[in-house]
Amino acid sequence: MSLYPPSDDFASNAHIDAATYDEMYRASVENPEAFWGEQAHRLDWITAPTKIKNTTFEYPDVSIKWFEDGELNVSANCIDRHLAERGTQTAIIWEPDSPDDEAQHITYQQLHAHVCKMANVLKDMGVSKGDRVVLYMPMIPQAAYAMLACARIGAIHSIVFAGFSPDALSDRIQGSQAKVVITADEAPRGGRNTPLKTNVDTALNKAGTDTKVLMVKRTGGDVPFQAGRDVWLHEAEDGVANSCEPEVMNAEDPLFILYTSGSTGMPKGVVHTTGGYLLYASMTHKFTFDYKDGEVFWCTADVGWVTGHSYIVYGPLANGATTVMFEGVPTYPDAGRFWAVCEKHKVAQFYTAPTAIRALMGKGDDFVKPYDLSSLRILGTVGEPINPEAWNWYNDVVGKGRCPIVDTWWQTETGGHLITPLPGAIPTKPGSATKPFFGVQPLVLDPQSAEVQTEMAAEGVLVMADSWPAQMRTVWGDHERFVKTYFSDYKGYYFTGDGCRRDEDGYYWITGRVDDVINVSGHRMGTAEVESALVAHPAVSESAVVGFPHEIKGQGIYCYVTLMEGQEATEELRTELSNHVRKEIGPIAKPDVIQWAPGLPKTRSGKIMRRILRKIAEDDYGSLGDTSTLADPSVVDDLIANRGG
Ligand code: 6R9
Repeated sequence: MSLYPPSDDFASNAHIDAATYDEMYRASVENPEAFWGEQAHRLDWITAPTKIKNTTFEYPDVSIKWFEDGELNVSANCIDRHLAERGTQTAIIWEPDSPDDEAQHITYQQLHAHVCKMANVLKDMGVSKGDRVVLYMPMIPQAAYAMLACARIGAIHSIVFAGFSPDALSDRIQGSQAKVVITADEAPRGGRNTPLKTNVDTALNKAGTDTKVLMVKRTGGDVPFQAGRDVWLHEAEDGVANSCEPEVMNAEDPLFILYTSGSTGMPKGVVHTTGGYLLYASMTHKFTFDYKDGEVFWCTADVGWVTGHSYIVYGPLANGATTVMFEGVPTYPDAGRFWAVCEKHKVAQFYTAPTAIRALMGKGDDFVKPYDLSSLRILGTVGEPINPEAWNWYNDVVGKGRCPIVDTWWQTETGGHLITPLPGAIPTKPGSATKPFFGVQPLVLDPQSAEVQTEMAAEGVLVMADSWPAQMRTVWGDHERFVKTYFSDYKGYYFTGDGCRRDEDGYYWITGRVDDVINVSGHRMGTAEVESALVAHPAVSESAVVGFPHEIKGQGIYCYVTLMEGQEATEELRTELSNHVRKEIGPIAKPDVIQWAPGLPKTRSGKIMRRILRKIAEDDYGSLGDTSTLADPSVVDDLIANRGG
């Protein structure tokens, strides 16, 4: 396996070289209190913390607190403290969906004014410290203003990805009892407009809450307006003060909720808090991307995902960086858009998902070649394992062999990178997320015996032995679910839900989820969510959903559906079910395959044997394993005979 070390020149100019990494890593795990107490000085505290770490993974008394007597405000850290030195520097470069529209450059001073105004508008709408605000927004600067405005007044934001359906939005509005939803008239993406405001109306009708709506005018399209409930931002901001005192927040006050899929039931509201999250987001942004003052950083994620929270908004802005916010998609108007934007804004760090890399690789090198990519220094990936073919293309065609690739492994729950190369310190291997970040203590356990694998080369499930500052603190409204999901299978550890292999050099290779979560284009999807959407349809009696390898998306969604007695299995019904799932959850959940299944393989106790369904979906019947414990082994032959629909 080839090893890709940084050049000597790169390493000697990097924030962290190999020796520094070793030294800091050792210090961080030998004495976390001293290490993190020292690192905390990176933030601007109103009251500096004296208690640094107070965490236990002991089941069932799990409790996680960092910097618990410290006080600070996130928006002051991301804006106000930079004003003296870099008030006129660009904080956000906004690149609109259409390349024919002009990009915007928003300075830190302007950011301050926008955020303060929106904060004052939210206050006028009755929002105060601790209240929840849902954001359902396009990728426009106002999304970042809204996040920071909430942080400024101590409100807790919960962003719902604008690609989610009104039903999913409604659940999340109810789940957090939001006072206000911030949205826009419409969201242009790839030349098409999503009717955000109309979706909000549908969601609110269903939620039955007395939530108010704050609307940004993005397209100027004709949208419904309900007087007394709805407010246009541009009207509300008229005459509002452009300063707003930041609220004093405890380090452990919640900053945001972000819903994410699990292996069972409804998505859970992951809760992140103020001090530890911000410190960790800013440190990982600086060191993983070797970010230097004045550079332009671009993370292509959407703010609806955790990657957008930590690496478009909070991490970069805490570091006084210039961060790019892109409204569009990689293939509009053509597959050269990413590289056109890199050239146009002289991007130094470019961070995207393997699924995008694979899709662009498939369009051919000619979409990359016309652009001057000499500003690029670092390339990053996130969301799923990257296959060596895509890694090599990224490295050779995009990076011209000069840019270290940082394959960052982390989760919504972890707040920031846990396993990632630091580009000046750690030689990379294509497909490996390499080594832990400071303070992170990964272990590999045997999945059955839960024994810690002490040999360097090992395979098993990935757990963390100790806490890091950006760890999620709880599930919103359901602490028991938090404890049960992450700390009950392997007692004393945080269980990631991922399997992994550690090689003889101590490098970690993530092999994917070991639970019933699938990874579709880098987005998490609980198979249980898709199943419950399917059985909610009157024609369906039972369903089982599994992932299968998909060339572009990484994993696709394969649904086995048993129909109600007397229901005819027609092509129309197949299309209807597919649209039904799309409507219930959102376009990203649209099934790739629906196979009619007169019977599902079950054990005598009635448990669906998903292992077998996965093998059939993977077209891999040679290794079906033992089917003798099935109640009716003949269903398997039927499923194989009718594979693929
Ligand atoms: C940040 C984010 C988390 C799950 C995670 C794992 C997969 C993320 C990865 C990766 C291999 C990487 N994952 N990064 N797998 N290599 N570099 O994606 O959060 O949406 O919560 O997903 O994604 O399976 O457990 P989230």
